[in-house]
Amino acid sequence: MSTLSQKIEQRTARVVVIGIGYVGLPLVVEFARAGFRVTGYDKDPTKVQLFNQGESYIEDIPTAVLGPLVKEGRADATTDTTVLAQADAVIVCVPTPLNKTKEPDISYIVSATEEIAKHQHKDMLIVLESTTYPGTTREVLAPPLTRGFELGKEVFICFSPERVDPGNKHYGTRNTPKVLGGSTEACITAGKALYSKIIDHVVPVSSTDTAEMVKLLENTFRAVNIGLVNEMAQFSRSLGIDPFEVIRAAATKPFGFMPFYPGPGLGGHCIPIDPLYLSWKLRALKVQAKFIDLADEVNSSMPEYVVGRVVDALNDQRKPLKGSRILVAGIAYKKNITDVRESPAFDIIAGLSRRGAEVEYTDPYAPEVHEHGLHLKGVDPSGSFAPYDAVVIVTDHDSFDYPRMAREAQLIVDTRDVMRRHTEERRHIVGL
Ligand code: SAJ
Repeated sequence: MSTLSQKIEQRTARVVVIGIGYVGLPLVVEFARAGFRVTGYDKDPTKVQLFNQGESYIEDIPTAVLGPLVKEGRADATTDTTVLAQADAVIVCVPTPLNKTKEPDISYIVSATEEIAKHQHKDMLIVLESTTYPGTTREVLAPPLTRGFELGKEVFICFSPERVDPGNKHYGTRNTPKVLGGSTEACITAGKALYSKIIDHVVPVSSTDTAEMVKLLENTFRAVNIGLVNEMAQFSRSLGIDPFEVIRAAATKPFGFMPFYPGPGLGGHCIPIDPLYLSWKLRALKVQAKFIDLADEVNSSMPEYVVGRVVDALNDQRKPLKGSRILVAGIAYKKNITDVRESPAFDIIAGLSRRGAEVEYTDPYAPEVHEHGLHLKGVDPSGSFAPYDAVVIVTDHDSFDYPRMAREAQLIVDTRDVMRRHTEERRHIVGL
């Protein structure tokens, strides 16, 4: 057994996680709990400081869990990359956003790789977890790390997609199956030896490219199906059919169907972005991913579609949008979370404002936002809905007082089909 395998089995291997955000922090906690000495590296000094004070900054990791691990010296954090020189295993959990032209930005992966290469020594396992296009591990990560070290003998390289679902109370790190691809058989053996110490079910696949593709299929599946029902919502209106009622009825089929629901657009840092990593790679190979591009086109059109619904609803009350007071209820990208990244609410607010409406928002999870160069302050969620010509429900947080909204609002545009569960009243409520 190689030195690395021995260290993993004896749990004396030093683990370094690069990027201690919503993916990296749970990994640090699980490896520390499994008896490894773990260090989280991050460029963000605030995260590092909070971590070393034992204070969690991620909703799914209680401070009561992180604190003792830090206090007992089993986990720490640093902004100093020289810690990589002591690492036996390095897990890369850095962001993979899109740039301004909606193309993959893998600069964080490149800089993490450079830092690892600077401090590389014999017998290191490096695993990339960041969502990226097929070929990244093989083309971007491996070459700098195999110049002075023989792949599969002196350096072990894997890809393992993250499957963190923030807020999910049922599935966490240990009980969510983990797909793992290795650059060689020995790499996958090393990767499996490590991950099996913190995860019940490791799913080996034949290559890192395959593992990268698995993740993209998972999230493309969602984006395409959401695009399907969003398009259905747009044409159901002209058929005089309620798309939500159709989907609820179809969802009674106990096999061969999985419900997705129309909404105001696609938010978050996964679903709107991951499929575009795949379509970008395919374009480079002169192949067009028709479903992905069409889903992106439909999903991206939803905010403007919602603006159109508001215009029509006000028009039916003989009110122009221009000069109307509009309240957008919810700015987070989905209910009961604080995350506003890529939220369609921003496009809806911009679309309404562009047409001369006076727009405010309210969101108990995001009372103030700084996004896209905007600094918006929400109004108090307990305030009256009566002064507004229309209330647009963009995020259906459970904490909104829907019965009071139904009583007070002059008009409600419900993009999440939530009012149905709180009032029989339909006079002043319109859907998608
Ligand atoms: N959305 C719809 N209709 C739907 C489902 C979602 O419009 O039927 C919208 C949401 O409002 C949101 C966006 O799509 O704006 C994304 O929602 P999501 O439910 O996919 O949640 P995310 O973005 O948090 O996706 C994550 C993903 N997890 C990982 O990548 C590890 C995704 O693979 C999970 O399936 C998803 O969480 C989940 O199931 O919660």
